[in-house]
Amino acid sequence: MKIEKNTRVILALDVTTRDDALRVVGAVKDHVDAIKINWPLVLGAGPGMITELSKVRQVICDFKISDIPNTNRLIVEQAMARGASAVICHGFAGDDSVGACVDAAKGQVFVLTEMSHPGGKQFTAPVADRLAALAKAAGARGIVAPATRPDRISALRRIVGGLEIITPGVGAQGGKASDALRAGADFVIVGRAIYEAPDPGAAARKLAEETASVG
Ligand code: OMP
Repeated sequence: MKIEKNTRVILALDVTTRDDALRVVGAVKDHVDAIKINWPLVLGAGPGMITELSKVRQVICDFKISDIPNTNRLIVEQAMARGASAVICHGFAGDDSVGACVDAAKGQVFVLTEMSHPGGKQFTAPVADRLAALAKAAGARGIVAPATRPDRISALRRIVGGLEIITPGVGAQGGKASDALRAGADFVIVGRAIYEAPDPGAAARKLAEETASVG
């Protein structure tokens, strides 16, 4: 299911307890369009968080799935059965591994291309264009591209056409939400700049105002 574009902000909820998760989500839910959860929350508070949070906003399970096709399928089936709307997988495991995710998630897959951190330049950047092309050919819903390098978002947009682009690296990693959206991203993914802020609700609202200014 498409995420409705209201604020164009996806919360990266990298906290490790249910109490913190519910506190942050309670404060920011009106300013975010979806919630992305990753291993810290699932390992810290249990996979039931997927189901609980899916009642508030669509949940993207960012498990960076990168195994053989059969294992990928098993992981995706578990995530979707618990209420995930989409999953994130790595592309480097190859088209059969990505294809298994796409089949199991009925297309609701984002494929990671170039990673946003400095080390992302080392191995992912040189093959990111191919990973984006693989995502498109595999029938994925979209890609993950780096807000820390808006020029790369633009280049990857040219490859994936109308696929959705979600982009992490805003705030704590130095990227700017408006730059990422102007470069062609559909949604920004923001974690620490929201959940570590003294007032997460105000921080999320400020980001939503910035994205609204892009139009
Ligand atoms: P903050 O840096 O705290 O805003 O968090 C960014 C979130 O995006 C984290 O959950 C990361 O795991 C995730 N992420 C990246 O930071 N860089 C990437 O290249 C890919 C992801 C991702 O797949 O979401």
